Amino acid sequence: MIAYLNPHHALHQGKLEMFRGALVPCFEVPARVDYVLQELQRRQLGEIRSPSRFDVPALTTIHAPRYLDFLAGAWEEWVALDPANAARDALPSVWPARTFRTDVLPANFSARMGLFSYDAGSPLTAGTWNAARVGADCAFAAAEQLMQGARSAFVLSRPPGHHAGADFFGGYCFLNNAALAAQHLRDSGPERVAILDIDYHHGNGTQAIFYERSDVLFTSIHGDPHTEYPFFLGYADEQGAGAGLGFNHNLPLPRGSDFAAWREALKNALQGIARFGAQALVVSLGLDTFEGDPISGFRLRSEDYLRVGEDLAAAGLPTVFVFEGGYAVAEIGVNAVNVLEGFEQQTS
Ligand code: SP5
Ligand code: ZN
Repeated sequence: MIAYLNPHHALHQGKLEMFRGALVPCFEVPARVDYVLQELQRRQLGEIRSPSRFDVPALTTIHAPRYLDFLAGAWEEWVALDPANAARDALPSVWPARTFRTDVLPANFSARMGLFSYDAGSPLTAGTWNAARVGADCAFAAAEQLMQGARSAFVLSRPPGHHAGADFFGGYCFLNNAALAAQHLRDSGPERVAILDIDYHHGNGTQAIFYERSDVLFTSIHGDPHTEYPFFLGYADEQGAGAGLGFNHNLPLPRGSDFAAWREALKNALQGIARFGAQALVVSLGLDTFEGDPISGFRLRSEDYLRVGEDLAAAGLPTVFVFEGGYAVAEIGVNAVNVLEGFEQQTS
């Protein structure tokens, strides 16, 4: 399996995130990708490539131009406010809740930070835009790889993507790599693409992007949002709207769920994907379902990820894997590559 590694991922390096009234060190760190890369190389799973630059329509189909413009210039604006800002990351602290206007673009930078985000846990740093934009290239390259007949490809990039919506960042995510891969597939080949999100956290951004579409099925297995981030989306009764009604499938599980319960949900998810008649699959591959994850609550073990890969391969679809969350940094390489190896062994 070819892996598209984002050579600039470490340009995005948040220092602190807001948690319970304090700024705490970021969980989403560059070492996460380094461990996965090391394990890929150790097990010789396949070629590791850098993506070329893609200027494809999918970027502005998925993300609002005014949001992309904001992200591209945000760091310069932040430093222009005060040169001392160069030493600290930008975090939002004011948001338009219900009854506020979101059609007006305020001149004030802090106001636009809030307009284009939904939490205070996702620092925007000097290299965020470059890292995220090259991450999008990795997603496009992986999609192209499938179009050229590959059975699978892996997007090894950070920051992650599945919490990012058409015009907002949050949950450590800025550009929605899984959505970009799915859209680029749609633009060049398969008429029906499924996204399966197996990160611990509901992929609210991806769901929202495709909620009214019937050509991209979104299915997610995640911690019950009654108690788990992102709280305000991811419930089982969200089934899509308009033309998209019936094309959104949420499978929330209680915090503390083990692999047996999780695998049942996976079976259910894959049955839905088969019924949909998907011609390609994009997997939002979060590894924060691991028992040792510091911010999550499922109990998957390292060996379980081999089974996950096998189950995914049994769906028989060309598959793009997109790296998302997972914060047990020392174990994340083994866990991620177990999924990919399980997939390849089942396939071959
Ligand atoms: C991509 C992804 O997995 N994003 C997850 C974003 C979660 N943000 C909220 C983090 C809450 C941190 N809780 C710390 C608990 C420490 N005991
Ligand atoms: Zn997550």
